Amino acid sequence: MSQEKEALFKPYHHPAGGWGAAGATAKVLMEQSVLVKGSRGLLAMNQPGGFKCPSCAFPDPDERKTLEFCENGAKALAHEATKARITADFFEEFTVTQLMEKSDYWLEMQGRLTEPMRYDAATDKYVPVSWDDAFAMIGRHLRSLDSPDQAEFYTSGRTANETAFLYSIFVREFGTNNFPDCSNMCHEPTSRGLAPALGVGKGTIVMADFEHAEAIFVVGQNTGTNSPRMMTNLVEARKRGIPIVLINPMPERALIRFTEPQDMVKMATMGSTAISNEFVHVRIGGDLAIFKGIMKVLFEADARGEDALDKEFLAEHTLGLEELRADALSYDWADITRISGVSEEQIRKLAAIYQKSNATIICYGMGITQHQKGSNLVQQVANLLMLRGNFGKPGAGIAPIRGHSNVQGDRTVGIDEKPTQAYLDKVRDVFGFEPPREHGHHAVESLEAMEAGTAKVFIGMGGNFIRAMPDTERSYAAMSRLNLTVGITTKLNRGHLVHGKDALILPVVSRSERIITSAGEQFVTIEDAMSNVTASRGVFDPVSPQALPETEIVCRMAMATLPESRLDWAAYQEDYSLIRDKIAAVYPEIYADFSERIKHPKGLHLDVAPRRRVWKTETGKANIFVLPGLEVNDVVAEPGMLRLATIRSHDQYNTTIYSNSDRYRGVYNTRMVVFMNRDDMKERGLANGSVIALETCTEDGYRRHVDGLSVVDYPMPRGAIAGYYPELNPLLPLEYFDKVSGTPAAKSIPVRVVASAAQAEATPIRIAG
Ligand SMILES: Nc1nc2c(c(=O)[nH]1)N[C@H]1C(S)=C(S)[C@@H](COP(=O)(O)OP(=O)(O)OC[C@H]3O[C@@H](n4cnc5c(=O)[nH]c(N)nc54)[C@H](O)[C@@H]3O)O[C@H]1N2
Ligand SMILES: Nc1nc2c(c(=O)[nH]1)N[C@H]1C(S)=C(S)[C@@H](COP(=O)(O)OP(=O)(O)OC[C@H]3O[C@@H](n4cnc5c(=O)[nH]c(N)nc54)[C@H](O)[C@@H]3O)O[C@H]1N2
Ligand SMILES: [Mo]
Repeated sequence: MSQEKEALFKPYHHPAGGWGAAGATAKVLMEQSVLVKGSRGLLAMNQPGGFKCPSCAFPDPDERKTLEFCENGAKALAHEATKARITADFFEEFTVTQLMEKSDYWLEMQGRLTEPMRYDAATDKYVPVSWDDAFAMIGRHLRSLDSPDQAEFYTSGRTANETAFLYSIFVREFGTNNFPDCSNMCHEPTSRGLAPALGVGKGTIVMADFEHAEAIFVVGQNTGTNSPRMMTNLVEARKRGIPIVLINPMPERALIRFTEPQDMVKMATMGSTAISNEFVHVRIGGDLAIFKGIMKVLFEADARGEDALDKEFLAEHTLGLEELRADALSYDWADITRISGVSEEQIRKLAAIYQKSNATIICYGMGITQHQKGSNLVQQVANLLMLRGNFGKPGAGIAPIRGHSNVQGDRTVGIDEKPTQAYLDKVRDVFGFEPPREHGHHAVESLEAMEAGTAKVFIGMGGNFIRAMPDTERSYAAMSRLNLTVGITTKLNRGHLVHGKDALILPVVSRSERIITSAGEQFVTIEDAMSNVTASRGVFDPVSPQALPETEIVCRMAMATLPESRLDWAAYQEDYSLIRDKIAAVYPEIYADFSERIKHPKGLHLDVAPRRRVWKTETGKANIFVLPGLEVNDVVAEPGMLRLATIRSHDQYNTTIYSNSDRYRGVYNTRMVVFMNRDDMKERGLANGSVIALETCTEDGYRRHVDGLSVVDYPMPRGAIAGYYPELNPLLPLEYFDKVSGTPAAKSIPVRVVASAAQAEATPIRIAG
């Protein structure tokens, strides 16, 4: 296996994309033995009548190309369409304890699950179980709880609207709002931060806005790896000559130079486009200071009588401007530059770019959301945009770049631990049962409940909950206390090996596979990061006759758990248009006539009121919320403390590891690395390739420690280091999260370097070039 290949660090100096991306696409199709099938799949991906890419949530372009996929979408598809299969024989061969010894990469490479399995404690193995028995077991456990709040119902963002909607109705009829969700670790600061500010916790741009923008900021988002299809928009914007500002502690390769794999001329001539013309080397957590610096410059210009603010917009549409002005003007440059790590001169340049532009888009990702004050920080992005009226006009707006392909959609259709009373009334009226009114658990709270022993059952609709969560050791221990764990899943992952007393693995038909029921061929729908809802129809045969569509699994769990239910679960499971009719009934403002409108090849766009300068907030205005100070994380006094950002490599999808390499950052065949500034290395007596351990700076009695990490000399700002998620999740304390949204601060873990005790076992990394 590739782990045995030599670990190598060789800085990458070429443009991103191009032949490297084309080659990687072919390689992954070969590796999964699906060259022909995969290529056929790629032709149907993101095309009308086909299925939606299972990778990221970036929308399709307004004008379609013949091929609409990227290298990482191809990887996602190849891994889903793989020839490799896990059958009952596989589980007969290994105990769960033995499987725990295997790497995440190894588990992923074993392929698709094909039949339902149940944990057998006597042999420590998973053994086959019939679907009827599996549902009966779920029903028995859920019905035997003292309270429905003792169960946790997780959703990962690949779940389609129809499934997520029904799942949320089933869980509410059962009687709880415990909906931990992958969004709780991701863009929840967007949902919770923007809703009170703008009236909707979503982005406000559509694809066409990229064509009209006069400036684009990309903050804390690694576009070339995590939403590669957006590179096309950036390339086109750059060709129009508009400024593109990149704010990131890492000079992400694709945002510096990129070759579109679809551009035949550039491919043939080895040409490339320079993307960002302003790279801002921010310290981790330094963005707030930059935003405030820009605002300070704008307010000062305004005081001089310059045309710096959109006064009409501010007067007519916003509340809170004067508090923001007073706050921004109160900081001095010494603090702004110290905390951001960016010079006054460069911040003034950013302000000039921003002031000159009449239509600005700010895109952002996990570099903004995953801090202790992530939600408040997202509001500052909105504030900055409001200052120049960048809402409700072409080419302008806020653009949270979502993660999972349907994470936004799942939230829209009811996966929400804090539902509004109005929504609950609607559910009562449409379905005729009284839903629970108390708020439920988000992801961190659900783990706390497991740890406390108050949670008894965990049902995972997709995802890899405990591997994605902080404090790995504690999370594993908490999960193991449960009475029942259920993984509804395509692939085997760690989350199924860390299990409750009873445990089930339930294999599903994937996004790219056909769903045929007694009512004929069914399709599902997906909402992308710009609120477009489109149909997704699989083109391949289901992985195995024993795998079930996720929607059917939800309906059968409901029937097994709620025998008295008056809902027609048996009908929903066969005919998904009945589900869409109910979605339309619960959300008439955005989903009216859903079944009709979804017939359009481009689907429908859900109304985003701020695009019309309508603010569905409590005040009826766009609210400016001030976040006092310049820090987005607690200040840690320890000298020598480093801020660690846990990030994705180019070859992983969250906890799914495609390979151990990270081409654009020059790392090959290992994931146990720490990117560090040369001066920080020198100060600690470290050389390129030194093996170290990291320890979290906390005083709560837990020792959080990861050993065997090779340091690589990388252009990081001083005091900032980066390494890979999920390997470094043991360092992230469960309590270290944004209190508004519940999102763990995975980008700013305070750590110290300590001597390695694992020198001998660690894979030494060879430094080249
Ligand atoms: N191929 C692929 N695609 C994916 C995923 C995947 O794993 N693989 N995951 C999907 C999911 S669920 C999500 S949420 C998205 C994630 O997509 P991204 O948001 O791009 O995710 P990350 O790689 O976690 O980190 C983003 C960037 O934040 C920067 N950063 C770290 N700290 C700071 C900071 O304090 N300030 C600033 N300005 N930047 C900072 C890092 O250097 C990095 O470039 O991608 C989605 N798409
Ligand atoms: N330290 C640190 N931690 C993080 C992050 C970070 O940046 N740093 N990022 C956070 C973010 S943004 C997110 S979104 C979470 C991700 O958390 P999750 O969404 O829980 O994790 P994934 O790794 O995306 O889940 C992958 C698994 O989903 C299952 N799966 C795949 N496709 C399907 C399907 O079609 N149907 C079903 N039923 N199952 C399927 C497979 O079993 C696969 O192993 O992690 C978070 N954790
Ligand atoms: Mo995410």
